[in-house]
Amino acid sequence: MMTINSQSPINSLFLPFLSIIITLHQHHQYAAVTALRAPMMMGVGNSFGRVFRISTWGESHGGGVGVTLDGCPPRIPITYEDIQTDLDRRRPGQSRITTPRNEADSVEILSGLNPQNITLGTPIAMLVRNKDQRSQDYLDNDMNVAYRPSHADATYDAKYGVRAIAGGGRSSARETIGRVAAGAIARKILKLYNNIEVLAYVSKVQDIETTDVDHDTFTMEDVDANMVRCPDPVKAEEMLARIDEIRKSGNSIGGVVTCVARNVPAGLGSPVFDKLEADLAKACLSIPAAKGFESGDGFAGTLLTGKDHNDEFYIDPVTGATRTKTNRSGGIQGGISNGENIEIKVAFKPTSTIGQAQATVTRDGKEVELRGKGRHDPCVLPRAVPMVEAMVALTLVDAIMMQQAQCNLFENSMPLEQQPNPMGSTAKGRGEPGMVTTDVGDTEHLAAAAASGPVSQRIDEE
Ligand SMILES: *[C@@H]1O[C@H](CO)[C@@H](O)[C@H](O)[C@H]1NC(C)=O
Ligand SMILES: CC(=O)N[C@H]1CO[C@H](CO)[C@@H](O)[C@@H]1O
Repeated sequence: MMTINSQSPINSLFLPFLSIIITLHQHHQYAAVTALRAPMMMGVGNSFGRVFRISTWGESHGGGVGVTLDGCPPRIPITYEDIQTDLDRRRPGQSRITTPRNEADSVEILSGLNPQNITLGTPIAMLVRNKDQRSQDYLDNDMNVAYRPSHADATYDAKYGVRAIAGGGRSSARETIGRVAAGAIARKILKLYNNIEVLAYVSKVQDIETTDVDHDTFTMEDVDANMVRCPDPVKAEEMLARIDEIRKSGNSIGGVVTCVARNVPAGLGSPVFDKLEADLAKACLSIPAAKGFESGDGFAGTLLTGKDHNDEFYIDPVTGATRTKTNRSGGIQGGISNGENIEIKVAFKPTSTIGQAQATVTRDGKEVELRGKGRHDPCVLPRAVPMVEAMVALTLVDAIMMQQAQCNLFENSMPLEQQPNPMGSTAKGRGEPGMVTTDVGDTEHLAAAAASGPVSQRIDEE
């Protein structure tokens, strides 16, 4: 029996990257790979993306937090402001309804740019140092031993047997600084690539909901016009009043962030396990306090019939491209983008940390009462907006790069008339207006189409 383990000189060389145990057993030779850690993985669960890949690091009350972004395309101009703008929208202490921890969250870009601030195609490391940390808030009371209810304290302990007590360590929203910094670079790439815009807003706080936002036209300025980040000013006032009320009572509430991505080309996302909406769901559910995800009509769509839910196709009379009249699919069909607005929703639970006494237990198994004394958000929604945008932007850049890698390696050399008519809001198609939408009012075409009757096609599905 031969074992190569962490004691062997060979493995001590490769330990951070690779650990394999090879066993020769009863004349049969087999290799048991007990742990295989590829060099590009910084740690289990801390990396996201395939080609455009981020790894975040840092604890809430440690030296700082940050990100390493690998796979960024070269020759992209990046300014400090590109990144700082998004970090400022995420940072604590920005208004009375966010946690009062006062952090400037000023980013330092350590690598990956040349002196002209152009990306080199090499890893981009970004760091934000922690400044206003008050670990004493944790050490002066029972928090260092009692588990905060519904927080990550108990489960981190169950998993690792040790945890960073102050501030929740990596379960803190502070971890999202790294994603938001990398997301700002993704946002820039999307803009340059196809003028793609990723915009999110608070659509619901508890039961107060807006349905009045035009997804084709609202801007980031509309969203940031109030501290709730709801572009419907009337509902924003109601939401603000509710959050204030809850804050004063030392409690917390949750809600929903809606995110729209415009000008996304058709064809992104890979069947079957890497459907675009599956990737977006994973991206968004990885945000702290996220508990639900909807794509397009989501759960509400279950109340409709197929006839009412289907998005009928038509030919855009201006561009000739294949479009959909409605967008209940949320821009994704068969797990692949169809060129319409991508529309998703993310549900956030009420912040776990509250200023009221609740029953819990200590690490060594005693029942106690705990009242949270650290600084925290009464409602995470306003600060979740840039986090959702970052995760959606990261997912889209990765999907675009995957699409380039697999499908655009060779140009489609088929004659144009044998290629499918291009799809989407930014595509230039070859199609001619057929059964034209009512807003165009093309009665001649409509009459001609009606006279010819529906096309019958045989269908035989499993
Ligand atoms: C590059 O960015 C740094 C940091 O923001 C800035 O100080 C410097 O002036 C920039 N360089 C150029 C050439 O724009
Ligand atoms: C019903 C709905 O949300 N429709 C939207 C679908 O997306 C297109 C553009 O992609 C919008 O124009 C519609 O408003």
